Amino acid sequence: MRTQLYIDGSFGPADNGATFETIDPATENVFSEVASGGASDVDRAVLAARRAFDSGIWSNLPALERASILRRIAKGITDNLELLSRLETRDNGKPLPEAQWDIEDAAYCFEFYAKMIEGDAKADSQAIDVGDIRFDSRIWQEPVGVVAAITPWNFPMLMAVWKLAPALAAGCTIVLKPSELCSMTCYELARIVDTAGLPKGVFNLVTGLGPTAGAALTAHRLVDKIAFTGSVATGGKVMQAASAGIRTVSLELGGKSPFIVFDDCQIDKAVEWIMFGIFWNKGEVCSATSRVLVHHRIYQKLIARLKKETERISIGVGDQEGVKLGPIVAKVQYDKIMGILERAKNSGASLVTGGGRPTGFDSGFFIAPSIFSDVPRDAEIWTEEIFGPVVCLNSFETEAEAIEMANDSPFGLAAAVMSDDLDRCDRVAAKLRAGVVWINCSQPTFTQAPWGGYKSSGIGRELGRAGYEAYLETKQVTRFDHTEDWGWYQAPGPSK
Ligand code: TXE
Repeated sequence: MRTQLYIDGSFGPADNGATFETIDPATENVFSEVASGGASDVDRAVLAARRAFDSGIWSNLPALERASILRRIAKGITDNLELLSRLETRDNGKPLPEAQWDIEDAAYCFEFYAKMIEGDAKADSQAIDVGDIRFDSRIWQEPVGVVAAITPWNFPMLMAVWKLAPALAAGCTIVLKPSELCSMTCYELARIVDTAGLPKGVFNLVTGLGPTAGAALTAHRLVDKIAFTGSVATGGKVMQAASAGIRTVSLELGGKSPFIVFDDCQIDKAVEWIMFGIFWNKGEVCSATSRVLVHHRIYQKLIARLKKETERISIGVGDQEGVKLGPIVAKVQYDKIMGILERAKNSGASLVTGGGRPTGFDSGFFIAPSIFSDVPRDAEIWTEEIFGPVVCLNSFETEAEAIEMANDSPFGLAAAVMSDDLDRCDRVAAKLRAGVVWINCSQPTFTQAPWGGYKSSGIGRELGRAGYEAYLETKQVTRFDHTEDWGWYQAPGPSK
């Protein structure tokens, strides 16, 4: 398959004709040839987005009309569910049912924000009491402008849509740069958007490499806001680029999410949520349940149960029936995880199961689901995001100790607590420094609910109303009743 850029309502190659190949992670064969946008393509795309925004062709469209186009995009996604899911599985390696969830969620996300602006269309601007009746002061909310969206490879289409749907709903125009590892579904999304009636220039796609296309996009002075999901290291660069010109950023970065298991919970349920939390999407999840803290009374029992169930996980090519764990997205990520696993074996931690390639797989970037217990708290596997199917366990004795261990991380995206004592769950949830806390579950994510992290896990929130407001500027408009006197000019001054 070959892809093109989508700029100002037209598909075409990169200015210099450059392309790069992507690899099917299950077979290691070349899967697609992707247009590799450079600085001049980014410039064309940003200028198109700028023109479209400044013309008001999209932002001034009545909200109900914007909503109907968003709904058409949602329908286009749903109509192509099978194609998009299979592409996502092929590109990223994830099991097909998980790809289907992503694509369904993406369609729903457009529906959700369409509904939000249909509701808001009836709302007037908001009046504020400024304590002086001569003034009529109001808040108007306006789209932030041209948005640069830079997205990762773990949920290639969904992470793009988490930005596009609310930004379009708000009236912004966009340049999207998906991850070079998985660009295919974003390309298909451009084809869907192209037929949905969005005015040209409102949505632009520049596929390309991070250090070239991504860096050119974040450096472009006509971009008003950068919405980024990816690594902490690149997030820092994005923030630095945005500081020139003082532009707004929202960052959704990594995590090392703790899962606290108290001894009054049902172990089987805890095991199921831990497994889902770390092996779903191959552990390539920013909120993955990667650090499990277990009360010492049930620690050994839980490890034994977790080992048994983990060894039953069906590993394979994502579109094979019943597969629960596909290959790692790409060689670069596979090599990173294999390096971490090798160092982990000498870190003092105990390897419970996995720890390398699963037997029977000669090709493809497959890694066995892996468990380490008694992990030293300064070990790389305990402190660093792995972004793979690797879970670390430790035990604790008291609630206070569990909370201290959970919060002892530079990250703060998500956390989970399991206990049949709901008062305890709430007490612990209140003390966890994380943007999302799950009680008696792990990972369920709702379009309606805000998503984002504390500490190094990011800035701002996606999804829910917060995810929409992230694409709005707040303007104060204050009108003076000019039949009244202000009195400053006429005020009697000191006599000469
Ligand atoms: O991320 P990058 P990578 C974490 C995860 C993973 C690690 C590395 O731990 O192992 O990051 O993954 C674009 N200017 N997460 O290298 O580099 C890049 O092209 C502007 C967590 O893939 O952050 C891609 O589109 N953009 C995460 C996007 O940034 C640049 C999801 C993300 O890539 C750029 C992914 C630059 N200089 C990885 N350099 C999560 N929070 O879910 C790269 N990019």
